[in-house]
Amino acid sequence: MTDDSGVASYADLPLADVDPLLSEMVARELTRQQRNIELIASENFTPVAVLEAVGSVLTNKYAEGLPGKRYYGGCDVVDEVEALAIERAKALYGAEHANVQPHSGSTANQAVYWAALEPGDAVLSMSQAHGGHLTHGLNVNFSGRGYTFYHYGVDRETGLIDMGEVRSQAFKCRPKLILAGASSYPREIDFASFRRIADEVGAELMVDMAHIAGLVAGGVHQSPFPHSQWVTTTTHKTLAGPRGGTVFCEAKNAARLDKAVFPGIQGGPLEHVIAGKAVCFLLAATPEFRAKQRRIVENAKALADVLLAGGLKLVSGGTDNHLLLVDFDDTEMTGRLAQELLDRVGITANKNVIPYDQRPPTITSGLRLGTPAMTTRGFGPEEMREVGRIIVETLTVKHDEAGLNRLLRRSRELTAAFPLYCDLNS
Ligand code: DSN
Repeated sequence: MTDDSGVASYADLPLADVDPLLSEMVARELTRQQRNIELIASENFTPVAVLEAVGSVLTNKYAEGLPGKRYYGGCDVVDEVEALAIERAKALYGAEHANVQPHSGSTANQAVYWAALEPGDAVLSMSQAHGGHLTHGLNVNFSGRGYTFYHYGVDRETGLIDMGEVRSQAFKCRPKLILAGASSYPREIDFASFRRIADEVGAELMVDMAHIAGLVAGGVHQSPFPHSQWVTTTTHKTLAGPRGGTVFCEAKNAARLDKAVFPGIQGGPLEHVIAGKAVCFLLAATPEFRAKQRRIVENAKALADVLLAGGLKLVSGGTDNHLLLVDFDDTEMTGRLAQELLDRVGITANKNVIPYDQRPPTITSGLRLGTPAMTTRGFGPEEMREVGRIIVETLTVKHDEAGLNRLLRRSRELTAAFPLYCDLNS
């Protein structure tokens, strides 16, 4: 791979020629995604158009700063790219200001803490043990180490966020910021009530809508925008865009937020990913996307019905959104074993703590299931009901190899009927 001068001449060669080992790994991951039923609630299949934007030459450009105010030359094109992403993001949600540079949901949250708080300030958020995210104040995370987090949870009987508890906690800890949003909460979150409580105690409201950003854009979940001063999201979950984050705020906080992102917590933005976000925001404004969000919720309800009919218990008894949480408390099944058995039959999901879980996080009494990815792939309620039956039977046959093989064949039949990324097979 060198010319006569000894200078590397691999610039124009494809991955398979430059690095066959890595290329083969990517091919295997493509096959895994094509063959398996993907039920991880936070995952999705991003369109080829987004893959193309993220794999573009925009990756080569340094662009610290904001469109029109950069620390590098040659930013004319990426200025246009980023400005387009910002305008589309704002229009999608009716937001006053957007910063599309956060590399992830974690940095999006960090940016808001940096903009809205001083180190040590009090924040009230959902406990991770009840469905919150690690960046919502877990003690081993930067959030829990840098700020003073207090938590609310869900009611033991109903599995629902207890707004009375949120209010009494807010009066007790007098937070500067109240955070609503979760990673494993199967019900609609009442942002209007959160805002009323925040106003009562003189706090600002932040919503981390990472999981439900697509549902909000599609009009099938209450929007946090009229209610919260700060909204963070990832772009790769229900939004089905590239892996990354975005933050929204009121116009009066725009400068504070932008400074928190850069130079506060990040350096150069990933303009190729921002280009992918621009495509994602464009697609999320279409009627097709809205229909898909409705279908995600229908599919989750169809799956819940079959699991309940099959004798499984669900946290809160069902779902309003894209995910459900199977509850194995007081049974011999664990989240870990369920995840392993489902892997065996070609279904990918994740073990997950449930509220008041008595098992450790490495084992758990819960299994989180989500419908965004398979809805993107084309599954409707009929297919989700068959997925539900396969799950129930898998958890029943457990280690019976012949039974698991039969179930694997059924799950492969389902995915074969809904091809994915056909043009990516080389
Ligand atoms: N890890 C994500 C999830 O699975 O919900 C949240 O960041």
